[in-house]
Amino acid sequence: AYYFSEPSRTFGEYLLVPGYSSSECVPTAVSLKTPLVKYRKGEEACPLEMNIPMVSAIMQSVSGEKLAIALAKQGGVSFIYGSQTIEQEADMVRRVKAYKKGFVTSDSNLPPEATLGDVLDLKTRTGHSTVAITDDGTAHGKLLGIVASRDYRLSRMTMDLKVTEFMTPLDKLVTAPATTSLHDCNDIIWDNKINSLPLVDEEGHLQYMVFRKDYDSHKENVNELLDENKSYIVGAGINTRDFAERVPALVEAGVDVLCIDSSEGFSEWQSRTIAWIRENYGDKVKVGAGNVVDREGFLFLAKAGADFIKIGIGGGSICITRETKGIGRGQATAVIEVAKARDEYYKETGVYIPICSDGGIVQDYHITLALAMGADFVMLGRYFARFDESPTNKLRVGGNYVKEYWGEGSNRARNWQRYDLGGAQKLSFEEGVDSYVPYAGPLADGVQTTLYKVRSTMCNCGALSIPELQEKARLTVVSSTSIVEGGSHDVILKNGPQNR
Ligand code: MZP
Repeated sequence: AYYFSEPSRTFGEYLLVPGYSSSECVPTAVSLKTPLVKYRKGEEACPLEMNIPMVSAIMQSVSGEKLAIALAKQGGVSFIYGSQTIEQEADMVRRVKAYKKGFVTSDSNLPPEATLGDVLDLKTRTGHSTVAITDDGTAHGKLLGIVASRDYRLSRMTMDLKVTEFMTPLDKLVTAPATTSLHDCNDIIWDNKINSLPLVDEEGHLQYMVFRKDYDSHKENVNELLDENKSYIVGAGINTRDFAERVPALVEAGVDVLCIDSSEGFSEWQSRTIAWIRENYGDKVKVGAGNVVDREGFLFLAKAGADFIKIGIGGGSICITRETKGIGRGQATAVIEVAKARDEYYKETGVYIPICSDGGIVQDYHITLALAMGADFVMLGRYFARFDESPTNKLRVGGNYVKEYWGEGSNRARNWQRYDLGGAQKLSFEEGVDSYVPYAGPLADGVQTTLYKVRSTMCNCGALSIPELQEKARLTVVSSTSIVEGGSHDVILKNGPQNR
């Protein structure tokens, strides 16, 4: 037998040591953009990117269509679970793709579920009705167009007042392309008819829209935006058994990216699945593979043609694989080793294959650690299962609200294809549990708080982007005594530990 010289470690055993932060290094300036699929050195942009480094787990109790839309609105991607019939999964994908991106204006009464086809009268603080349409449905997205109610007229006086307030001089008004960012504060000519100016606050949040006096919008203009492809990005899980039927159905439904869902991906079954996709679709259909925990596993899937590679065996919160089968590896060690292999592979071949740390994220800071160790994004199950939008029941247990969360290897999910090694077509023994997780409210609030923490920590390390974090991060293993020191200690807590 071969013995690894070092013990395998997990996130809770590491801390980031702060580096120098300049005054420009503020959380709102941090970009969390990250590649989802592989690209070649020198290519202008990665074919598929995310605005935040978070994807949701390929699980019945996590990634349904509602969660997929809510997460896409925040800039992440869900992988719709594959442990359902091909038709059901394709229908979920179809419904996410049919959902059109929303309008947004930060001081309006915009209902969160508004879609692009709606023409709504929105009362802004100025008393006028305006809507900004952004590419991700949030005030941080790129401005695509502006819609105002028919009777909208803004007096010159009001315009001057607002312009003074936000220090945006009118003589700066210029024509901006459709991709102008809200931060740019430019005039927009949309459809050659509309001149308008978004006014943003210091953090880039949209505050007011200013329109020319002769502005008049028409319902037709709104509908014109619907020709364009403004649907959300969505992924879907596939298995190594029925891919010849499942993949075409998902592609036809409009899926953007696939992922082979397997508890252990260093196998001939995965290379066969990828080969079939390449034979039938070339590079057009993007497919991630995994899970692996070492260099050899990564190189095998990289050579097999995977578009991204997932890391993690046995670290999931509902997973009992290590207990039942005795296989796995500490998640931090696995990420560090695979990231090193990814970087070497990039140097040798010029192909950058994003890697995803899957499972075992318990604290928000574990996300920052995973990114610092080299992950391009993380996949989370327990984290997302807690939100309103996950597909499971919300219950009251022992006076607290909880949501149900079960593993794909539990008897409840019976996802035998995820564990299949060519044996009997059934789940022979359980590798996952059925559980509750504390209810955590709407996804948008939770994700924004988590990412604020990630951005703050990145600033502590002097990093404004994920690649910069990976370059600058300094990590230390901590002793069990210093882990105790890291929590509140030697005090009598007034309100219990919930405010951490
Ligand atoms: P976590 O975010 O809840 O810690 O882990 C989620 C991950 O656990 C999933 O993305 C998947 O890789 C893995 N998983 C899902 N079901 C099981 C199981 O039943 C499992 N054992 O390990």
